[in-house]
Amino acid sequence: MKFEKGLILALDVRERERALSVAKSASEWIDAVKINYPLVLGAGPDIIKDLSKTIPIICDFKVADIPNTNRLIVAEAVERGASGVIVHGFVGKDSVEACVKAADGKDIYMVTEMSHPGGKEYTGAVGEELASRAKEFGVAGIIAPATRPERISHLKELIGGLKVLSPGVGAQGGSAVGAIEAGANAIIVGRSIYQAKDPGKAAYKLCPFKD
Ligand code: OMP
Repeated sequence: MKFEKGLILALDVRERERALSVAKSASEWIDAVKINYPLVLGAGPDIIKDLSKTIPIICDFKVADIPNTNRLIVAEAVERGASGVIVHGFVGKDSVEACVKAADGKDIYMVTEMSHPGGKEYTGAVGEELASRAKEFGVAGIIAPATRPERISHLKELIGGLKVLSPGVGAQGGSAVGAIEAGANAIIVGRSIYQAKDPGKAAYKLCPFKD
């Protein structure tokens, strides 16, 4: 996947029509739409197919199971048109490798340290080890917290040129500039865009690389 605008829309709404409308209005300023369980459960899995006709889709299913189950989940996402899938790394190398294999050339992004306050409790302790093994696991990049930009810089040093996608901007308190300056290739933003009166304008304002 390419992140030329540096912005990924986290489309955490539940209704199909609203999802399509927000995605359309922000489309000029985003590289991809990230969808999660709220939308897939609310609108049905074919929303992946519908949205992927106009914009690259990352399925944020935080896949965290045994290799066989992981493989089946990633295959469902990719066969419906996902360009990327987010998975957890703490389940181990075999589980992540099963995702990479099932992705069949599409991108797998692995969560390291999570962005919310509780992310420090457990994922903070394994984030560095996961980042340093990301290349070995075969993932395209990692998810690292915009709420702690110093962690983005540190984790980025460990991943040998892989991509860094950073959630936590806006509603969770992180800043777009802080995350990009720390080395994020793209920020992931949800509420600050889809809850805005004009999601297109909000995406424009947050977009790190407008030209
Ligand atoms: P907002 O806080 O509304 O901007 O949304 C952030 C989005 O990023 C949500 O879809 C979260 O599920 C996701 N996210 C995090 O907030 N923190 C993480 O550590 C990881 C993710 C993620 O994997 O995308």
